[in-house]
Amino acid sequence: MVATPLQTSQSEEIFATAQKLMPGGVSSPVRAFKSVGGQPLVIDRVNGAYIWDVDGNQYIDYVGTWGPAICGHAHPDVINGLKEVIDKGTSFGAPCVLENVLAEMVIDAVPSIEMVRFVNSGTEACMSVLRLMRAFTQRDKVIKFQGCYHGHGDMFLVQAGSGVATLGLPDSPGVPKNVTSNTLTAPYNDLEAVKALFAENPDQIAGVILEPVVGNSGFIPPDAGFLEGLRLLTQENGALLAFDEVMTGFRISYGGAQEKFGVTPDLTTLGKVIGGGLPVGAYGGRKDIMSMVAPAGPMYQAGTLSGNPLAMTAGIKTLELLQKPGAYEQLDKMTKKLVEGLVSIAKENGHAAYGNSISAMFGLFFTNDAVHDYEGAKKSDLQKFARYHRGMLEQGIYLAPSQFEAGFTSLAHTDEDIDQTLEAARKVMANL
Ligand code: KE4
Repeated sequence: MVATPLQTSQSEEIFATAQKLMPGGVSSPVRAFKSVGGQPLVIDRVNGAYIWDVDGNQYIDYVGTWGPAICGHAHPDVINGLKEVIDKGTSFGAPCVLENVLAEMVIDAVPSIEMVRFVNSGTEACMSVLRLMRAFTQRDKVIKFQGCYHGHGDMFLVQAGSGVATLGLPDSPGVPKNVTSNTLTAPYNDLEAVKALFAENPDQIAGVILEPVVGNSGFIPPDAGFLEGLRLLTQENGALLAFDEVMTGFRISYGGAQEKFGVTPDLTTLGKVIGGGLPVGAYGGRKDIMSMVAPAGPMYQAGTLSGNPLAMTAGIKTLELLQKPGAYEQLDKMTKKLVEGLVSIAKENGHAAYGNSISAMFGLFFTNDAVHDYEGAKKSDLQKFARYHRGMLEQGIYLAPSQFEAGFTSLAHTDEDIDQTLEAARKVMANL
């Protein structure tokens, strides 16, 4: 449990040094707690549904290292799997049978993927898939949606979500105008806006890329007909459809959001879960498109550590755990109990609240209106969210330090963890 107020002297000391060594003291901006205030915690270890900071405080964790820990942190199957292979070396830089194993699992699971390429991050996967869409169609423009985040590639840093939204970064400095001039944006869930972009840019749009369930504006699911409408619009206009399932892949269901919603894109990006916590990204899709990727075809993309045997092993073990019957039903039931509980506790305490979840992904906004797009997310009470985040932290509950992030549960979370979280919310919401 956590002492209130938090005793975090060790974290403060280490983080003060970190800020002298690394920009903002972190290796990724959202970890700096900028939008929720207060000091980030320096984490000492993780296991199952829990994390411990360097001061010995234990928390129930709903960040799950931003998605990979869907089976719980440091699952023994993953750790033991790594122990079995690590003596063979950490990287080969050459074909390895483990790549075949994970590739077959991904191809068997994800409806759109007939062939796959492994990379080292979701950013790399999204950058590569954009280059591939342009190579295949010989067109330059791409449509993305406000509030969706596809990694930090230059061409995507236009009205992005996640840390860009959290930090209120406009279009990030350092990104040349001629790079983002080919990136068109539309509000999420707005098919008419997409139709208009196709009409204004005939035969120029290579493709549409989106999070099929948005995690980077908080949690925003697709409205009925939205994904189907995009599928039709792209086909009618000779453009490709890419689902960025870096966050939703193997989380919304074993076959991702595309399996859940029954809409098959031409290309898909993956990351997070398929690396089981080690650095892995991937992109894949129709064989005729993927055959353009070097060395099979002319579109270049490469990576020193891609297909790394340790990362492949962690991914294989994680997907094996997710294949267990009932895994996704368990995740969906537990997460619904959490979100419905949080919303009713907020309302009992007089707060406007809107929550939603699918499988092991959820969001809570302090607003009365349902959130269908980034504008809606931004209208929620961000200051109240910051106070909620801090209050929950002091109650031993570790939530994503931004309204523009989704929450994640795992197979390791128990009913008692959910009850304890709701108990904490009762104390926090009463004094928010
Ligand atoms: P990475 O390069 O961070 O592995 O993946 C980029 C990415 C691409 N697409 C989607 C849908 C994503 O959610 C991400 C990364 N997600 C963020 C959290 N929302 C990672 C956390 C961070 O940036 O520190």
